[in-house]
Amino acid sequence: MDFAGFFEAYEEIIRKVNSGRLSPSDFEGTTVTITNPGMIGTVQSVPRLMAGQACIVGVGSIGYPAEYGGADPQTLAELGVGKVVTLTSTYDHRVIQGAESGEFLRLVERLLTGEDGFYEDVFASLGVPYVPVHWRRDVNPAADSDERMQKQSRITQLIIMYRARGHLIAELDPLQQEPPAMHPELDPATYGLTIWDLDRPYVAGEIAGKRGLSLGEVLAILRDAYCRTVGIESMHIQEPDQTAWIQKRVEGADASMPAEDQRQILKKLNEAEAFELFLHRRYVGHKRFSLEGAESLIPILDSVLDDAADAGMDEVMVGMAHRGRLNVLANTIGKSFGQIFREFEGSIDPDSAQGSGDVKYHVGASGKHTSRRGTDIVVSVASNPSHLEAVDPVVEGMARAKQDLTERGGDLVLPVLIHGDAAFAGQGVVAETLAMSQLRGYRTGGTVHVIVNNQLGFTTGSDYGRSSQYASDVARMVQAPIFHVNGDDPEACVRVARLAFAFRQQFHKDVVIDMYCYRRFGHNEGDDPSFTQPLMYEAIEARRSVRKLYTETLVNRGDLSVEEAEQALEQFRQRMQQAFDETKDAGREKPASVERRPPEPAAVRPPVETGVDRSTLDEVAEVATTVPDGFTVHPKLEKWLGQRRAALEKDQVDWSTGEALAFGSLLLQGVTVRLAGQDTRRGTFSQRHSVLVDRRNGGEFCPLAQLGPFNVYDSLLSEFAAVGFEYGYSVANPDALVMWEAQFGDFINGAEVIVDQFIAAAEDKWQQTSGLTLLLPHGYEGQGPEHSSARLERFLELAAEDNLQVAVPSTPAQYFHLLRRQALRDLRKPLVVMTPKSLLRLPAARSAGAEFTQGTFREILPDPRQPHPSVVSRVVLCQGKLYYDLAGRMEEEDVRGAALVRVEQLYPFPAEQVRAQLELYPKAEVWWAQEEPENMGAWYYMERVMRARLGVELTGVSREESASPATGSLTLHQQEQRKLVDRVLRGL
Ligand SMILES: Cc1ncc(C[n+]2csc(CCOP(=O)(O)OP(=O)(O)O)c2C)c(N)n1
Repeated sequence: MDFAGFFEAYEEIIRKVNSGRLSPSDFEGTTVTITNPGMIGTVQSVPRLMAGQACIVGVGSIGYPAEYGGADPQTLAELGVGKVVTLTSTYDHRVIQGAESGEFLRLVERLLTGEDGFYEDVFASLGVPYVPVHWRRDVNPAADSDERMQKQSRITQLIIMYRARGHLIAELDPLQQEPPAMHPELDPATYGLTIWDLDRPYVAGEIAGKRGLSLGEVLAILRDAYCRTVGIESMHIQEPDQTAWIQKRVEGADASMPAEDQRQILKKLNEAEAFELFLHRRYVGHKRFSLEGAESLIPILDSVLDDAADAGMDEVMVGMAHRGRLNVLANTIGKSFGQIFREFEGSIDPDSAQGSGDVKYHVGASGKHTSRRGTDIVVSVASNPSHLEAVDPVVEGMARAKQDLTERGGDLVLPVLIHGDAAFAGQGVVAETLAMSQLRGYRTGGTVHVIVNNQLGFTTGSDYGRSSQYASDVARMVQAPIFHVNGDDPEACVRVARLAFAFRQQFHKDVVIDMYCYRRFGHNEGDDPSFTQPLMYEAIEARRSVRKLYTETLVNRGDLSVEEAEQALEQFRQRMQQAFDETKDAGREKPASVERRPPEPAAVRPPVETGVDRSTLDEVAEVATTVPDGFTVHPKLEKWLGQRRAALEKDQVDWSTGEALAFGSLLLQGVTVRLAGQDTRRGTFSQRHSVLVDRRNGGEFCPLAQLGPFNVYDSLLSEFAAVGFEYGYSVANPDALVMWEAQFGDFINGAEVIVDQFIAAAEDKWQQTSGLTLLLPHGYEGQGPEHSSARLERFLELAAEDNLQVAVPSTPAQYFHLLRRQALRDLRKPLVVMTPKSLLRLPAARSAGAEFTQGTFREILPDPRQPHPSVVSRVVLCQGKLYYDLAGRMEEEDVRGAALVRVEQLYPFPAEQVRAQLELYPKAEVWWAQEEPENMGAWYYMERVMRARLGVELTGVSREESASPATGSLTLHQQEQRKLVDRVLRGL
């Protein structure tokens, strides 16, 4: 087909039809225009809007929905050159009737009814992506009323499908990698609807608050709402008010944006791009994980922060990974260029010269955002490790702690989590964090999630990276609405950001913005992405920045004058210049010396008096064992409460009573106590019963909560997110006693990322302190490989530079003092406690009332039998349950030659106290006894530390080395335990 001839003839026709109202000069710069007489308005506006670009508008679109090229200039402008949607194989009688005869009619006829593939050929020849929509010819236009009714219901179905699946044909990918395709459930033909139906009114219901709109108008509204540069998933939400809320705001919404908002978006894009270009030029090849290709993140954050500030919120708590982090710190938090620059130079900040530090794209910061209305809000970005998404639960914990602390109540701290698409889809902690979002112990009133969806994870594309359609699919499980948006349409991004924030405020739920974008460079700036994604990177290279595209769109739409565009460009240049100026001389400064002195061994700190008046203890015991009138306690627990009440009196305080006394006395001192874990309210071993349940009506009563803020929660069945959350909480509320309890200590391995990268290392890396306490049931009782060991060895391996406290208290009173010390000491250090299981009920492991009224936690406990040095040939250092096994057998068999010294705190190591004990028995050998296999427990640590700190060569007694922590056979366990005790008592 000779297209050139066709176009010429066609333009001629257009001019004729417009009767001279259209001057040929209006077409200047326009490569191609195909249109028809019904679109005079469009024809006039197209050249203005699309100057300099190829403009293709579908023929046969008279009165059709705007996306088919209806007379809607803005729509056409948005369509741009990228994509054209038109109709083929249609027969539009109105064109024929309304138009003139002759050449024009013949061409129109050919176009409209013409050969299938006509438009495909046209657009293919022009290299313009194109979506054909085929309409079925209506055989019987004079359908009877029955059929009309059926059609109404099919239209209703079509409407539902647009709401549910419209996002599938939305224009989300700025790179347009997949050829656009119509989805059958969105194709009117699937529902037997024809072109003849477009003008018929839809009478079955209301849409966009209007009744009786034609199908054409209905489709136009739905396509505008769901299929343009925003695709919305909300139909998985089972709450009708929430879906209706979204529909009300997007269907028939005016997408135009006030000029001042457009200027603000442009300003933020200027800042975002200028920052990256500055770093790119100044630091060629340096890793910065640039935001280029995803700059619309900055206007999104700007919008959310503005809205949060204007809503009177206290703070926005941001969690994010590497990508764009420096840009966010500079342009959202307001971190100075100078500071960022110094970090690039590798200089050490003299004010924070402690610790080993971290790479520049991990360190947190805090700043202030001032909204355009002039309201201030604090914004913090949490420090995070490389381990992607690990910071999510931490940020939630921080936000919750701050919410709990604010006297104004409500969820006035907004968590914002920024994710990569690959990480969001792949990391399980994302699901765990979402799963906790509505739970009473964890909820934060809704998090705004932004996925910076650059469609790659390092080198891995989505076909290898996920099984789900979208990176965001995991969020559907909590019925969060998901707004997919094309990052190259910054106005749409901001509209969506506003909607997301408003939804969170309204429904106090999580909400997701999935911003499709691209990554201009490799994973980092030194990486060549074309090895693995050559085609994608060809497209990226050809793509102009979102700032440039947006400026042009504004100019083309007439929203920005050429002078204003130049001013914006000038702003952009100034921003770059400012960055260069601020950092001009800094590069000449020599980086500070980075030599680190070897650390001193961590010392045991001076004791803290943690005893409590007897009257206070009695008060706590009374409150802890009293229920309100009319409350029916379970009969077994009634007995238990009675025993607990008498425990102090009888000097028979068991473990959980000792714990209750610690909690209660702290509450009376005004300390907030927070304890969370799996089945923690009752206690895995049915030992705690911190919340009683009315036998008759299921009502709950928490006795200790009568004394103060005692927040005890059964957690979701998670370790990673659950520990992360408590860690974050403890950072943000340093005055509270924050505890996480494992079901069995063994399961802490599920939270190893939080232990390694936050609990152990955060102070060293980021000077971020935490007083989190981990309660980890540990002990060899024959319960098998995963119910025996909290992996004490791992914590001891992590212990360095005074980063942790690791304790194995062996009596209720010791536990009491340890918890109180943790809450009352000025210092905040994580505390890892190996807690007991069988000792919870062991009569020998009870404490007398007087042990609670005085004293402090004792890092070591000497042998209470005080054996005479002359008979002691062996000092056996040991701990926890093994002590009771050894002491019991020594008692039974009247063994006197060994002194049992319990090491209750392993780190910081109480070297001087151990030395003092050993000095009591100068002639004795020094042994270490442990239940754990040789390659586990504290043995390697003790051997090293005793040699290094005290010059003592230890003899170790343990189970044989083993790949698995414990045997699964009770009989074998008992044999092993007996052998272990025999070896200690009788010599090896
Ligand atoms: C848990 C974890 N596994 C692997 C890595 C190594 N890694 C760093 S970035 C990255 C790709 C992340 O892709 P995406 O989440 O899409 O974010 P993007 O870098 O594209 O912004 C990988 C695999 C990591 N940091 N953390």
